Amino acid sequence: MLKVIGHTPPDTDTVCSPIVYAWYLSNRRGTPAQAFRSGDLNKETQFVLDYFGVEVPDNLESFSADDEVVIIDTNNPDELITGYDVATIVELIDHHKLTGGLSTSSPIRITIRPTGCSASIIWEIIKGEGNQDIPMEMAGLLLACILSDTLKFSSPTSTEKDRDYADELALLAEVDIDEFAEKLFDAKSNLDGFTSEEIVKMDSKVYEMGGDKIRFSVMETTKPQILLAMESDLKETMNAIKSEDSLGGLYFFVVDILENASTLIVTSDKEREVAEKAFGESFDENGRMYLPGVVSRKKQMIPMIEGVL
Ligand SMILES: [Mn+2]
Repeated sequence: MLKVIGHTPPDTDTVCSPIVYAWYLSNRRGTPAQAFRSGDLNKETQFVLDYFGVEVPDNLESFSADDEVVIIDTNNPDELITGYDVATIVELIDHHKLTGGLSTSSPIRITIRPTGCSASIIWEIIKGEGNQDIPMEMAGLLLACILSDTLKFSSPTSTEKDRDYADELALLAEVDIDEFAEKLFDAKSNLDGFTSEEIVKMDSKVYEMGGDKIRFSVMETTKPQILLAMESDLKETMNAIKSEDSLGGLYFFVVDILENASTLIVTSDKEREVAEKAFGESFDENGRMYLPGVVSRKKQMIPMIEGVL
């Protein structure tokens, strides 16, 4: 039984693309496969699974030497559960830049394409093999991944293909894209019950830059005012995380999905200086930097900060 899994912490694309691919392998290719998640689901992903009546995948904490695995939505070993180096990776499907660090003992199938999400690649593979008739709920999951990762096509990572595939999948899932996206983003924006530490780490990645570990946290929301109202709490937590993890910087971007803009929150003069150089904007009297059009960590936040560091 192949294990199909994405990155940790999980988001919608990294949970639902493996579900669809495992279904496809089992039901159309005759290769038994099971999808797993690596960590707690966020509220958006939980909403998507509930909406389409799909079971939450089991949580996997580590791989064993007997495991044969398909990795989806990352190629970065730092984002994989432990044991990735003893398990047998048999396939990798991703839409992120190649970071290096994974190795295998024999040739494997690798599909990395510059689409807005992994689900678009899964759909290309399925269509390419002549299997367009997938169940409604599988089409729905792929659609949700596209809308989530591309912020309904507004992210600069979104491509023409993502838009076309979303139209095809919406027909199959019998879902209206605008109505569904609104519900999806409402679920994404619901932060009830989360601590400020969970909020800062929910969609967060650490990179090595200029000899330092730098954390980039992103919160995509239709209600930025909720987060900005708890700013002093968040800043306290950010400082605690920085000293616990010996970080050289922590940049927290509150992305306003509806305005297609973000507000950057940082806690030190050094980060303020770096951000001002990176984005050519200044911080207002509340210590916030408003960044119109900046919504993508991959294409905007990271390269611009990295350029300065
Ligand atoms: Mn993705």
